[in-house]
Amino acid sequence: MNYECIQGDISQQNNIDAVVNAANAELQTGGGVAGAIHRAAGPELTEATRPLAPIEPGQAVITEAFNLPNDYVIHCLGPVYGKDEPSDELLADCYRNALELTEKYKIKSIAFPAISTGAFGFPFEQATKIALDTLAGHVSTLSHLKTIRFVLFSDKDYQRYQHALEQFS
Ligand code: AR6
Repeated sequence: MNYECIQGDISQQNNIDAVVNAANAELQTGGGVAGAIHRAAGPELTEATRPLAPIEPGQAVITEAFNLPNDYVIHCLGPVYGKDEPSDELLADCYRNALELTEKYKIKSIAFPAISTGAFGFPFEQATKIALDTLAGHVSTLSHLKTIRFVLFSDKDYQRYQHALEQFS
């Protein structure tokens, strides 16, 4: 598996088959990642997600990506930290379920934001460890996915993620 870590906007990822949305249960636009993805993808995305909602914490669903430079959006509902329990397992479920969709749709490259670490309040370092452990534990079962890119919004989060990734590999 090729792991990449960049600072940037998840709604502007070229050369990536699928981008992951840190969604809300209704799969509608919102703040942060969900706002950026829905704005860039256009109103067709909002229409496409409507029949798939609501989803539960830990769940992932897939749609086309419309005006985004990608083929698919995988919408994951992360846990609200301290409310949706067990938060660690529900966050791991997001990553696991996203990977399962890559297998089903023959997706070769995926970009993840740091799910649940914004409005949903998950401690950043704890969420990073869960993401990396979960992905590493499952990649060997995948036959299509070749690249996992982590897209961090702030420079501080990018530095922290990059550090965790270096420790990890
Ligand atoms: N690209 C990449 N990362 C981003 C971007 C972006 N454009 N914008 C923010 N981040 P959040 P959550 C970072 O709040 O915690 C929404 O309103 C951000 O700094 O988007 O899962 C939805 O409607 C943070 O590190 O997702 C839901 O109600 C991380 O992405 C709720 O927030 C996740 O922040 C979901 O909360």
